[in-house]
Amino acid sequence: MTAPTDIDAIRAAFQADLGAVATEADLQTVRDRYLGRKQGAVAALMKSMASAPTADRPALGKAANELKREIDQALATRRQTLEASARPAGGVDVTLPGRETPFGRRHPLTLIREQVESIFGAMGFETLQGPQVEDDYHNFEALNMPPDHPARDMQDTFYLDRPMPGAGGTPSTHPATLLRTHTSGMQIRYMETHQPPVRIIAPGVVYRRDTPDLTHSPMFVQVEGLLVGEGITMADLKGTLVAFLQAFFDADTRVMFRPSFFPYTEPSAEVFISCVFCDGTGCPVCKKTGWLEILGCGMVHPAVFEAVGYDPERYTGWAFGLGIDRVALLKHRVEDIRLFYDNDLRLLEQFPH
Ligand code: 2U9
Repeated sequence: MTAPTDIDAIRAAFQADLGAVATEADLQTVRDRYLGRKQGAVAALMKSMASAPTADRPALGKAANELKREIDQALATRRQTLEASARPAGGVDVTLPGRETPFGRRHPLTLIREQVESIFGAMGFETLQGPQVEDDYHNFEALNMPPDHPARDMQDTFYLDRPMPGAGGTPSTHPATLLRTHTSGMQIRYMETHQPPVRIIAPGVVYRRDTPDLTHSPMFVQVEGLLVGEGITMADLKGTLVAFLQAFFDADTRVMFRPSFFPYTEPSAEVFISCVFCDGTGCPVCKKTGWLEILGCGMVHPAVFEAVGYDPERYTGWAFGLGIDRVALLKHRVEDIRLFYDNDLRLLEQFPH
């Protein structure tokens, strides 16, 4: 149907068309037919005025503008009645899909920490909480790292109460507080106040003065474990850690212990698992070795027991330390540790609630 060009005829035709509108789509068709810029009846009317006698043009123009306003208003009113009738009483369209509530979720590092806590919890280990700001004694001295020990190097540790390197001033000889470089202080405190047997794990963030890169972050998450009692041997350490690693990764995981050194354990070992990606056959993740280094461990040094008042002739024990970030990088094949601290929802939303 083409729209008429005479004002009254247009008005009459518009009223008839508007009366037949039943949907939003109908309404749009009628709008295009009368108010369309190129094909619309009102536009055609305006154009036709060019051939009208000059004296008639102002009146014609005014009438055409009035008609345009009238049509516009009638369309708006009809749109409102259409929208209102689409909504059921009460103004809620129950046919609309529900709006999803954006839930927060646990961080991937938290999920792994909770898994570690659950496996050790089932073996009777208690989980400890403790301060991130530590004193020098609980972070270093009680762990067999005397004042001149290289691990206290200001290159590695964030001290809170003495000037940072290059900041000027004279460092005091006995720095009092620092950001913990490991969670071991919690275990020292626990032993100071509890007698053996001890079965605890100490998870938490720790800090090191590392320049951030793919595998280093100045803040990362650790879990340490400690078991102390009478007659505890390295066989207990091996058995417990193999049970943990096979529960955490896969029942078929093979575990290798290699001699190492830590000031707070003697003997010490670094622990490798058969590569979870190639099952030990060699791939880029394990750098073709078939093994992934996963944690460090050892028998607690007698000097640590002496520091907390335990008799090292009577008690022995073992400890381990595990970097949660490293496990998360391996488990999820994330290539950059910094992604865990960027709070980018594109990464975080990929993990379960
Ligand atoms: C006490 C006595 C001994 C905890 C241990 C390690 C070995 C270890 C690293 C793993 C990766 C640190 O996060 S990491 O960079 N840790 O290799 N940690 S034994 O030994 C203790 C702890 C507490 C009282």
